[in-house]
Amino acid sequence: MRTDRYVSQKHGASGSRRSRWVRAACAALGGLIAGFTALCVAGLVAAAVRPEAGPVTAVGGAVIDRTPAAVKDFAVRNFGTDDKLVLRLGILVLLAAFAMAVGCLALRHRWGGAAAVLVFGVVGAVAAAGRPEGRPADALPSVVGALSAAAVLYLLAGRLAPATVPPPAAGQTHGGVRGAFDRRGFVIAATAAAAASTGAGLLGRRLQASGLAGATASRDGIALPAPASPAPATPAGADLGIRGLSSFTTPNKDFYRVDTALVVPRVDVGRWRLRIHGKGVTRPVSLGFQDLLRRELVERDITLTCVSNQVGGPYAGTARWIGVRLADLLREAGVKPPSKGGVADQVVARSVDGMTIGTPVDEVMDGRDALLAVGMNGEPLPFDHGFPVRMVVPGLYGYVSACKWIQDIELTTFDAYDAYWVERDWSREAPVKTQSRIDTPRPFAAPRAGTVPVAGVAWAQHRGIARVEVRVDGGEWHAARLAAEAGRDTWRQWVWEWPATTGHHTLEVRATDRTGATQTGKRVGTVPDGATGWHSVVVDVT
Ligand SMILES: Nc1nc2c(c(=O)[nH]1)N[C@H]1C(S)=C(S)[C@@H](COP(=O)(O)O)O[C@H]1N2
Ligand SMILES: [Mo]
Repeated sequence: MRTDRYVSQKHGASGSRRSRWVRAACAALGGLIAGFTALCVAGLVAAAVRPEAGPVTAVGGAVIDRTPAAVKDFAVRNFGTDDKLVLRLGILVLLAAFAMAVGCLALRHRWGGAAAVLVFGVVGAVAAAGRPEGRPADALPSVVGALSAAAVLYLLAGRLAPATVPPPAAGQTHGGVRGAFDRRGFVIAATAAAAASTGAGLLGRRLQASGLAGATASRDGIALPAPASPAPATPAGADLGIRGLSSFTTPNKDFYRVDTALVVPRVDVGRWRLRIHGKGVTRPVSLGFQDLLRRELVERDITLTCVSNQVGGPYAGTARWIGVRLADLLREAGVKPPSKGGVADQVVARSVDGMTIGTPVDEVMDGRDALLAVGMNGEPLPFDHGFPVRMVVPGLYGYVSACKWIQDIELTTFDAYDAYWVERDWSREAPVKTQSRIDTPRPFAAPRAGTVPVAGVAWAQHRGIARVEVRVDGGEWHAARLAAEAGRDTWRQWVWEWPATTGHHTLEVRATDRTGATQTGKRVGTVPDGATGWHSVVVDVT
């Protein structure tokens, strides 16, 4: 029966066009609701599997893994730590667009629409199970979510099918036709689907939250013993206490965060173990958190910096770390550094989220305070910063030294294995480059003419800072006053009292490390082994 025909004759061309639009809009809405169902149901299943296995998180993770260094650099530069939020929103917007398209497709081909939804499920499933730490079960949230969504889409599309209306009896001008389809039926079905999905989604959130409660409780239950080797007292003058200058110790809440984790791993410390194995290991090690706490704990102030930090950028911070010496553990495992005839030259740390970070064995074992850290500024590591255990190695950028949420240490060679970032255009080895930063005055500040303190921090971890100089408008370099030195592994504050005159001025800073090498003024970008150049700030003295 040609119902369409009949309706258009009955209501005229404009009525038919309107009802076609209403149908298309409802179809798009049906697609959106099916997409929503997919995410809610997947969230519920992910609560049972693990939060990281949710489709958006998994696809986002896969995108991050495939992002070239230059694009990642762009994202970090422009969105900072919000880059993950931007990625998530991007995925959701794309998903919504596809959902509406699939909804419209379902209008013509009910089965085709449902099949298209399943294709998305497969994408999510492959992304989740294919993550470095992925397991087959990680595919479940996407698969079950997609099946539910396909069913919802199929049912809603059914409600949009043109109603079968009997032809009018002779002489009757009004048939039973009001629209091309059963609007009431569609609204009821759509509302029911949306409500059920919301319920599943909320339940999933609840379950995920209570799953995390165990990890939180396990962290709250930790009492860190007093370190056998406390940090050397910070000299009184290590912090100049100047307004606008970064404090010597960075509070945990202000400490920069750089990682690939869309969902911060929450490890229950009771279930945590660390394995040390691989080439040259004669006595493999497996230990739990309490085993670590029973060892000699050392406490050290160490500045951590990220290779993605632009000149003048914020990805540097100093914390008082508590941990055990990794070199001791390696020695007990039978490891010898290559300089002493050892067969492995690379320590590969693996995290619970599948990150791999490669560090030279020689650096770890050369006597520096390379730590398996359990504490940060007087508390167990925050989840964001690697709870329960992370590495910290003075003098190396974080991406080649500071594995968070660590669970495995494998001894191997640089020839045999490329860690995560090395596969993505970054250098195998990356000692920290000498850098200095002007914290105050801020760019485009308008200080009053007279004495203006120009102050900031400078770092050259494990070499130490010997000198910092400032110049104005490309003129003579002036020696800045250095804060008391807390150690070679931390940054050092500096200040220069600038006799500022009215006008537009450019301030520049450079540092010299304790080997006598002065920071180069040559500007290079962060890829592949860290940015160089002098930080400059333009101000308008009034
Ligand atoms: N598991 C894991 N560890 C990681 C990373 C990561 O992405 N995953 N990023 C590294 C990088 S690039 C840096 S700079 C430091 C940053 O540590 P923070 O976030 O505690 O400042 O962690 C390192 N450890
Ligand atoms: Mo980094």
